[in-house]
Amino acid sequence: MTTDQNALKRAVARAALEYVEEGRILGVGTGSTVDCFIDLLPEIRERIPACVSSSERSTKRLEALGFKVLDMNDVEEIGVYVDGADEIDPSFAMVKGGGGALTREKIVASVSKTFVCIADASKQVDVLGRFPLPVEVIPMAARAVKAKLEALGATVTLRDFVTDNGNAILDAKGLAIAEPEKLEAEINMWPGVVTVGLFAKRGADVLLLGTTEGVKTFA
Ligand code: ABF
Repeated sequence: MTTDQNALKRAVARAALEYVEEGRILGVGTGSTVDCFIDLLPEIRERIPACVSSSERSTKRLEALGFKVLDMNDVEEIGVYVDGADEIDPSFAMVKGGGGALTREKIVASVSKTFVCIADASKQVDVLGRFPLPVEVIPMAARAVKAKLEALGATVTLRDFVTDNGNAILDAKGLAIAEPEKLEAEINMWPGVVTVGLFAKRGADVLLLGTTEGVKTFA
């Protein structure tokens, strides 16, 4: 990650502070851009009664800064969910999961009113798929799901990683995902798939994009 990219991440993280709603539970994603966002939250601490987190990584960071992190089952509703992405297309569909937190990210996003995506310009693509598509699977199903992804034309690797949920992740390289919602629905149906890293059915509502000309807001 170049210093410039770091600066872009910090800029979009700061821009996201404006979307945090006074007195509402804040949904927090995962990744290096979200880390920048978390590190800025003490500046608006009084606005945030508690958070719901999408990973052990984010939970640790939030608690180290003194924020209360609640179990999602104890929360009525979440106002704003702030999270990064590996790729985002013009329809605000995303590839996510490079950080391995795709399942809990998708769960928290699914109950949040507004999904604010914070990303540097390198994440913006016309067609999803340049970034290897992560698929979280029950470990026993890795081989079977790998074969199905290969049948779609992907080159698939098993990530040397265990998710917060104790599962495995396959990374499928070489897919050109022109119809993300369709592919998301198809892969979701495969036995053993826990989550596919396509956020298309429920994409972002707002995109804060870090560019060399400053932060651009798309909604
Ligand atoms: C997270 O944001 C993951 O889904 C995705 O991999 C990550 C992008 O991370 P970074 O901000 O470090 O580029 O939500």
